[in-house]
Amino acid sequence: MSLRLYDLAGADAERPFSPYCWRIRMALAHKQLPVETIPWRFTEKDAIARSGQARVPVLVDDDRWIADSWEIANYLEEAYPKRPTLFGGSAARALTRVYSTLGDMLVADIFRFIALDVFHHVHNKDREYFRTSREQRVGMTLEALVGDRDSRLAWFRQELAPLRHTLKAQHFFGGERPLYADYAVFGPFQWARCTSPFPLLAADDPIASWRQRMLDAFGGLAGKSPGYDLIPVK
Ligand SMILES: N[C@@H](CCC(=O)N[C@@H](CS)C(=O)NCC(=O)O)C(=O)O
Repeated sequence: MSLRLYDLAGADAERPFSPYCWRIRMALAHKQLPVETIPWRFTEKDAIARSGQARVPVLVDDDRWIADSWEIANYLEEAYPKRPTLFGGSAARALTRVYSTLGDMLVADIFRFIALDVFHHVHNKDREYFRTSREQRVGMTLEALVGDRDSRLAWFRQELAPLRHTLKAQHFFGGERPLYADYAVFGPFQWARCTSPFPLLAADDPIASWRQRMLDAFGGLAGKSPGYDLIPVK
């Protein structure tokens, strides 16, 4: 076993920020699997061509190339069944898909708050590509996209009600301990923390307390990674 992870890096190679790659960093830590991370920039498509697509995360296990965070999580579960389970069983694995999809939707929602901040962290050689591809996707400039973010914050927080109610009743989506469902949702919040000082969550939000528990997990794997200070949580 020799695991390598192509992980998005920006101007600072020591500041990984991809929401999807963070899911896998956490999943690998959960499985107690050592990994070599390879900083990758948006325009370095050749480096991951063997995965048959153009996005990270890409995991290479000896000579197997696996892309897409959900596919990688499933691969890890199947290839390393003796390590701690990421899902907690086959029914739980099926249900975890909902959290993965929900996390994907959070990426789109959060982008509307932090797009310009992300742009400022992107490597110089990626900037034109990032701006052009994202502006085409959203149909406006990054500046226009985030221009009214303050007025949209209450709506965003309200949309998180199902997560909030769950986390009022239990420490993690996985119950007493985090599972892949937690990593799938945490990735987008860690992306925001790594790239933007914008306060997505109120300090007294149970989601903020959960985020802090996630930052502290695995000896502070995510919390020690460079990012902006979040509102202190009791
Ligand atoms: N569905 C994929 C999405 C991966 C993705 O969009 N990754 C971004 C980085 S956060 C990427 O590599 N984008 C390449 C590009 O925009 O050219 C997953 O879950 O892994």
